[in-house]
Amino acid sequence: PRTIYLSEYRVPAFLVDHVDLRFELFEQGARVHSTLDVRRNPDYPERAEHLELDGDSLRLEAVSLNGVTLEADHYQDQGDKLVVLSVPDQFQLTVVTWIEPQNNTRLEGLYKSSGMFCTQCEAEGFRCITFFPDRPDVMARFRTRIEADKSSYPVLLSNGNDIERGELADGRHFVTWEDPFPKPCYLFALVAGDLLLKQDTFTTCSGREIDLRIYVEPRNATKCEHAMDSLQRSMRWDETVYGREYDLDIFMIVAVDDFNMGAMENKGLNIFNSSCVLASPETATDASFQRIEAIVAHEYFHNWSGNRVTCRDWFQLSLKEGFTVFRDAGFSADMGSPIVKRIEDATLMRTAQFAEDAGPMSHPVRPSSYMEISNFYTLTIYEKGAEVVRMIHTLLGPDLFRKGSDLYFERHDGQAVTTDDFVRAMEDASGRDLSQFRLWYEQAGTPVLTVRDEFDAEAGIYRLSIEQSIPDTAGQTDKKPQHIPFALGLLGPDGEAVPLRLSENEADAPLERVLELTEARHSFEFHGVQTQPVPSLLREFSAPVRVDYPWTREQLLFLMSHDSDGFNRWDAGQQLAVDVIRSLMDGENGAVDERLVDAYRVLLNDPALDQALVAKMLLLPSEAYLIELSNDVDVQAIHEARTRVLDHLANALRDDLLACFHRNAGSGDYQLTPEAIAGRSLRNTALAWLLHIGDQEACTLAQQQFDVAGNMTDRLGALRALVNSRFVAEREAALETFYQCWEADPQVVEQWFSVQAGSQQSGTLEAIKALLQHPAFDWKNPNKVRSVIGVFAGQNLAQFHQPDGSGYRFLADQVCRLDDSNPQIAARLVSPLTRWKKFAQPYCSAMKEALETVRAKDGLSKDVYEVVHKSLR
Ligand code: BAL
Ligand code: ZN
Repeated sequence: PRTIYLSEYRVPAFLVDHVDLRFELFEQGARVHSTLDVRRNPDYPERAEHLELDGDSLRLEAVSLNGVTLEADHYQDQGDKLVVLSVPDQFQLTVVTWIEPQNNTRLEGLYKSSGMFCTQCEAEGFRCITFFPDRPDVMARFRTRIEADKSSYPVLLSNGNDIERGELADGRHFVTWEDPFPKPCYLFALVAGDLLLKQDTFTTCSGREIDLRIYVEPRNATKCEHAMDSLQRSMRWDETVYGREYDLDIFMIVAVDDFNMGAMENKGLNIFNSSCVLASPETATDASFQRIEAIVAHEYFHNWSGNRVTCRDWFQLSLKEGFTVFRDAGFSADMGSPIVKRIEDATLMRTAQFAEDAGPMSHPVRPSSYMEISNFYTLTIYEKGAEVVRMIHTLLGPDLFRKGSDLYFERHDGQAVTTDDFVRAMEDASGRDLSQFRLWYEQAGTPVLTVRDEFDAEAGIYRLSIEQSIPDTAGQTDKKPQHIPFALGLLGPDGEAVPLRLSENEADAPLERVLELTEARHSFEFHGVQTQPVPSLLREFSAPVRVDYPWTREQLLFLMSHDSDGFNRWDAGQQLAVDVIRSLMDGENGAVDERLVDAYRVLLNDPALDQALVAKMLLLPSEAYLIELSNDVDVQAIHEARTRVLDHLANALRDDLLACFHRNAGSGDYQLTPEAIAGRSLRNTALAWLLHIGDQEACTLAQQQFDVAGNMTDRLGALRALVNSRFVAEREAALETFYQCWEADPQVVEQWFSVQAGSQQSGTLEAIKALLQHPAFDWKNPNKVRSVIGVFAGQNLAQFHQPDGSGYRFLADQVCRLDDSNPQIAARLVSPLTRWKKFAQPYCSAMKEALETVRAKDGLSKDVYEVVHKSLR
């Protein structure tokens, strides 16, 4: 496969002003008539003789130019390109293609899912529909006429407003849609099906009434309310916080079962993976509710950050994704608990994005090359990209940041632009120089801050030295220091905040500062400090960096109970637990530090603490995080040490956990407040810990909860605890009952699969193989594949990393199998194998061997080839 480089970017040779599409949909295929108004781009540096259009898996039926059918010697059908020879400066080109959506298992372009037609065009799916300059900087107005059998496909949707509809012969009908906003073809969408409509309205800040529509399969009629509420809240929030008003008269969401991504922001017609939109308390967990709220908001926010202002090329993907994730994070924080949201985001960064940034697929937020763009919908582009925007927000402050975003939207409305344009708007609005800051977009790798301190009691000076280094990553060495906002506070002996005086006589010194690190080495002196303080570093995870500071357990315990920054209280608990787990692995000390037990006891018993924070603090650092922090990783040793700490805590705190379980029994009505969510989390953590140590009373409680729970969070919490326990008969009975009750609901069955794929019991691999034979498992459905194979290989680390390599061989086989039908999903699934160099023997060699098996497969897709090839280099 060819590598594509940012440095090779050239403006398009031809522009398309208008696209007229006509879709004839049939069971045996679809005919697509596409008429393009094309003209030469005056900005293209030379005169391009021929027009080149992208295509993929298309059967070309006819080409005509200005209404005249072209003879075969006037064009070349090269399969992935249609070249129309010697074209005039301006012309109308009509291309007719035949495609087979019913056989499209890649789920890119137009395909069928549960009897409906739907599309996914980002990044390069439109070329599977018709020949077109498939690049985001070609923006056109689209008109789309859809024709289909009326009884099977009564609902026909596309972008914009429906302007005409009517009857056709043979029981067929048509609807024509027109989108007044120019857009790249990756934002095109089409849906045809027998769908039920849930409708509501939203009145915008200027008084326009928007028709809000959610289309679902009839059986999902009762699962739309949460998405509709989330949409209305998102629309209001974007007006209030960013001054962004919705622009079309209709906003539509369609739920689709088979979908590679979570959802897609097509103009006016968002298409969602069913699991990211459908919810009811009986069928969806708290985590699903929150995920749906965030994704509905994310896709809606794209209407401005992505659609009105889009990307010039795919190297700029983070322009829309990083900014939009930052925006949805702000929304979620405002809707729920800001601390919890920050903890969740930082956890994802520190476990998964840091791992990506240190692995073979490491790339900058703005990559400079790729083979297959689908492989770059990554945590780096999305989450690190959002952290980069967040740092700009921190450096500028909320008011200047808002000025910057206003300027960005105003300056670039209707354009396809770059991350550099975004940063420039922030600079121009604020007057700040962000030239060094731009390195965040160019350099990959996670910066490490080595922090050391000393206290000069006599002079009353606390000195902090901070050294910054950025590790070498795939293809990048010798990196320059980056511009890092580093938030900190100092705690005095009683936990009080110490004023941060950077000079001796500074009056009204703040209690928290954001230090701006720009050099490889800095030292700071804080004056007027009476006693040795405890530093609270990188508050709220103010930058996506690792901090290396020689914490003592006393300092961490102190921060856990005294830091005014909730995030750092949580983090101190995490670092303490990490230290305790690691000391067991080192064999330094055979016993678990009782101070950890005491700290957890306080958390469990102090009702004055923020219970949402406590619920997070009680969760031990995950195996994934512990792996991320280590080199030469022995997964089983990590698993055993963590399990020993968990055993010890659960045994020592049995009564406190039981009390916590009963205290958080909850009331009848399902509420989605931070308090109610925290209550359910605490209750289910307590249950899981007690079942982990085989507590008989807890087993009975779990069975009761499983039977009577009024919501899926509690029912699944009980099921998961039973599945991970020693109570075999109870576990099997609960799994059986659960399936019988919910077998007709695909989203619930996915959760049932996930619980089993995540089981800590030995022999899980055999159980997984059996699940692949289960009648509800479907290779063509990405959610099913993710819920079984993805959860097993990506989350169930102790079971996946078997020393005999059986987990790796299993994954390699499944990747090869999927590569033929859905390469995008196959390429994502292979990821757990890619970090083989980080692991100790025998894991390391066995992982490499499994990757080599995948590499040897005949006809390997470009998607999987890129990941495997880069991993084995
Ligand atoms: N644009 C792809 C799906 C999303 O990030 O919203
Ligand atoms: Zn997005």
